[in-house]
Amino acid sequence: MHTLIFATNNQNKVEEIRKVTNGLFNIITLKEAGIDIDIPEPHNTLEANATEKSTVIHAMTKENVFSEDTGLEVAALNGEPGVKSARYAGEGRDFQANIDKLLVNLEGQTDRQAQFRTVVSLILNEKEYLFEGICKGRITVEQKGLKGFGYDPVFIPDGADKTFAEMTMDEKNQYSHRKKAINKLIDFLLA
Ligand code: ITT
Repeated sequence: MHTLIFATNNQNKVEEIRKVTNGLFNIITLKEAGIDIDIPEPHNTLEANATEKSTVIHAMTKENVFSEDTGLEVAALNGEPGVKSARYAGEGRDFQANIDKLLVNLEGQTDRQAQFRTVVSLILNEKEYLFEGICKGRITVEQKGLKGFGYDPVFIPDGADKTFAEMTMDEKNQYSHRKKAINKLIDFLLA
């Protein structure tokens, strides 16, 4: 069985990915590895930030590592907040402030199309591999639901009639960008 460090400080991501991988791999969180750093995300693409996160942790541990960077890309905002999703409303990384800013910026806008895009970077035996997952949907006018994290209360995936924040994790995973990217990682590692 592969042992992989998951280079993230976001516990919601850990829970979602552990559910999807369902014991196929031994996934070690940064906390479990005793690493307490704010991993830098200095670049202007999801790909470069994902690479940065896995590379930094691989350099520290020499272990096989994966990371992921996710952005919410809103059509009427020219793809914003995109790579800036975590800090859209400022360095505080406040989920509610980010949602408020997004809804204000979309006020009166009829085109509500958006997508979540996840890029996973895997460093396995010193080589890097990238995997992408996209979930298309739309931004609501008002937030709804208390589950999940980030922009989940304002995002309805295509084919659903409720927000990610109104779904259980299993329901969210039927549509999720993160699950699609991780499924590609699983296929690669089990091939
Ligand atoms: P790490 O870099 O430590 O992995 P992070 O929270 O900084 O964690 P990202 O930079 O990838 O992660 O995430 C950007 C933001 O996008 C995140 O803070 C959320 O606000 C939002 N986001 C990511 N995935 C999401 C999801 O599945 N549902 C809702 N919002 C999400």
